[in-house]
Amino acid sequence: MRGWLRIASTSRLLSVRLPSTGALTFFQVRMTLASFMPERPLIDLVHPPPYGEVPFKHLGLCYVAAGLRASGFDTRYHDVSEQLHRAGSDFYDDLILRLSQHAGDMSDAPRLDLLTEVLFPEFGDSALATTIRAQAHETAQRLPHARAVGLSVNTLTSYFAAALGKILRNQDVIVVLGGPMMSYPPVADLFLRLGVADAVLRGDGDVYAARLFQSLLDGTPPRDVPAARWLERDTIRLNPGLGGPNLDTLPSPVFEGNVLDQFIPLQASRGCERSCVYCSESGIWEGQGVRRRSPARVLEQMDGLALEYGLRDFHFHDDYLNGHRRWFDELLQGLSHGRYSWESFFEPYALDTDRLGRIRDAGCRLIKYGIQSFSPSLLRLMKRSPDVRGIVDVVVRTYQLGISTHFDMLIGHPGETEEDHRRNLTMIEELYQRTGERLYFSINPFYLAAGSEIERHPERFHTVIITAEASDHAPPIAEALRSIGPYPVGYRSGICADSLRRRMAELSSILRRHGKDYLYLGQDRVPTVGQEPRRMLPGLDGSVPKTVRESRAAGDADLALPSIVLREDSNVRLFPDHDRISLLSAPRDQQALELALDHLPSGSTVRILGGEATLCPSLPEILLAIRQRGLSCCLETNGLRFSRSAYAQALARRGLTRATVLFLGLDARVADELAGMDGAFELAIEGARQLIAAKVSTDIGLVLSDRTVEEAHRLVELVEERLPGASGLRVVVAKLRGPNPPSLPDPNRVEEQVRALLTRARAGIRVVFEDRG
Ligand code: B12
Ligand code: SF4
Repeated sequence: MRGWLRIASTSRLLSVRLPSTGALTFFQVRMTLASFMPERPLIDLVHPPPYGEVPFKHLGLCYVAAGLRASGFDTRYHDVSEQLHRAGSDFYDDLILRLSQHAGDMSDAPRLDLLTEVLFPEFGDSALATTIRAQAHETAQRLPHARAVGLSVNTLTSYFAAALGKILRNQDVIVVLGGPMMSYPPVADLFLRLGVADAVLRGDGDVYAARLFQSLLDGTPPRDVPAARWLERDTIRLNPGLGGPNLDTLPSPVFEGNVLDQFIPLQASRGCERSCVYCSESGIWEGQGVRRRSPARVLEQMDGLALEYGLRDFHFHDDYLNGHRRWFDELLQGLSHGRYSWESFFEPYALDTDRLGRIRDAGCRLIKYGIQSFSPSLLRLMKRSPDVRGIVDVVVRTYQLGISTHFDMLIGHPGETEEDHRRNLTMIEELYQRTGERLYFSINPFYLAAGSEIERHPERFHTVIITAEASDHAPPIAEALRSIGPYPVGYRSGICADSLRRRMAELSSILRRHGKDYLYLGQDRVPTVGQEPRRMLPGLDGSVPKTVRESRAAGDADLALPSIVLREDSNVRLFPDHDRISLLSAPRDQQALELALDHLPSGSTVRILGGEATLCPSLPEILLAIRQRGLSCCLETNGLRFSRSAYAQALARRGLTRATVLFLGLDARVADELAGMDGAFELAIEGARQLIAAKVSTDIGLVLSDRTVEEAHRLVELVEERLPGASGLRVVVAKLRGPNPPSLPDPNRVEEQVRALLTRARAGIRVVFEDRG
């Protein structure tokens, strides 16, 4: 047993609970234990649910992990948010529907009624709170030996983070909270008072998280840790921050534990130089402005990541990418080779056709603009550029250049008039007339954002802030509220909640007309497509291994962390269908592969044959490279590896659209014998089933040899009885290798059997015969 496991249980015995606050007097106790700590203490980092509308990875926690590792810690990452989302048990929809009831007068600080239900169900419970608690308990169970846990908190994830923090602290685990919501004093103080964290860290966590964890593990209050906030002798203590670090000096984010199967998250700058009055940016990051990385470092990182993960699609996590002309042009120049595709937030200013053309040529496939309103006077009030014509033209130009275009609207901002709203409706209609169905927009109700200028100076916007009354709440919440400053629960402005809802509904009818309705805050139901909830963008589906470590243990590391180098011994050959090019030599590395693919005529189908292609660790990368060139792919396989649904689903996501599962015999005994493996026949059947379930068009094939030729006609029965979803039949004459390979079949017998097969196969099913003998 490792040292820290023993310490965890000792600490449990020695800890004392303070009756009023639930906080632990752990400092002295843990100090005596510090000398037993192993050289590299382990920190568990958790990305809390819910997940949300669009696929993403928590880049912030990857940076925190990198900082911790650089300071001598080991880290383990748990993307609980994505795991629950992929498992279909995310509570996002329920949470949004619940919060939506308050659209028009809410703040984005955690709602006290839901927080009470989650933390103190004895004072009132709900199905949503029960789910959050249950998922937090499950997560805690999956961290049985955790000693110290870090959680990231934003407006949505705060409920789960509070629930898990409480459970873990009851098990004497050290809990540190960070992320945007923890930079907002009322919430940070409330959480400390509720005993759900030992300490919180404001702002960037890259550098100071390590010092904070170290201090807590040493059993000392974090008095010397910049930007830390904690409770000591029933008083909230806080240290000033020292400003964010220079981004070029930070260690690269650690992606271990993330399932990187579609895109890589990336950040070129942090913060924002604008100060829109509704936005929390200036308040929660303490007006640090913007910090940019050197474009050369960003490009270097992209090359390294593409090579390491075999992915060429990047998601920028910047507030917006085009804030600084020279800097952005340098970045664009570096991306002008067009090898990568990427998406980012942008501001809709200073983007002429030439610039947008260069952006497109540099691989940009999706731009997300913050527009918020088409009313010049309201934009001025928001402290945004009022050049509405310019903004509309930028959107249209972006679209016309073939870049997918999204924009955000903010509805019911203090001061928004009916005329402003009508203008929004008209301009959006005009935009759809001038563009088309690749245009998306999202609708956000105004809410009082933590740290925004409106929250700090409501009087300037004829707005009144409603703060929590302790006496309205259950005793534990009331007690916490009495010992912190005012806690904003909502606002009143000149626009009543009913008007805001009507305006949103009118905008939503445009979305519906274009088939783009989705669950936004303020929506009263979950829009669906068939049985499935409709999302703003297509989501990720299918089950995947939880962490790289676990997937490695399950033998699937190449999926979660794919290697891109084709091994020389990987016996995967690529050649296009239709015999237009006979054979390309086996590519030795990714570049050779890509070069080969680049030379294929457009519309080619690439067939991947074996050996057994699924043994090639680079198969996911090959599929992706094929898909990215708009080519289609057909894979031939013995089907065994596909018997795991996760594998079939993952390759389908990577672009596998057609497969042939080749059987060596139709009698299980013969097939197993020829494959040299007991059970191979049944596994191949299961593999074919899983491929079909993953919506891969799957042919069932038989390799004809002297031992199997007589039974070829039974392929029809196999498909009808056991694989009714198969798309076609394939009979292949090929030499088999192995210790006692069967001989090639008599050509006359082959002809007879193929004829019989054609007669018996039902109409509409494809039958292909191939002689590779
Ligand atoms: C990219 C982005 C997204 C992406 C990716 C989200 C993500 N969580 O990574 C997408 C588009 C998916 C998204 C969605 C949403 N977003 Co967003 N998003 C951003 C944006 C622009 C950058 C986030 C980012 O990656 N930053 C870079 C990384 C390095 O920073 P970071 O995540 O903040 O982490 C650092 C610190 O916070 C800290 N830290 C973080 N976690 C922890 C944990 C510990 C233990 C410690 C010690 C430190 C620490 O250290 C990290 C490294 O320095 C920010 C704006 C901003 N400037 O932060 C908004 C922002 C985070 N988003 C916000 C919101 C509201 C949302 C949504 C709720 C919107 C919606 N209506 O659905 C959803 C929530 C989705 C979810 N389930 O979490 C708000 C959060 C406000 C708040 N007070 O909570 C922000 C701040 C924007 C804003 N100003 O309003 N978002
Ligand atoms: S809304 Fe966008 S541009 Fe405005 S302050 Fe916030 S992040 Fe910056």
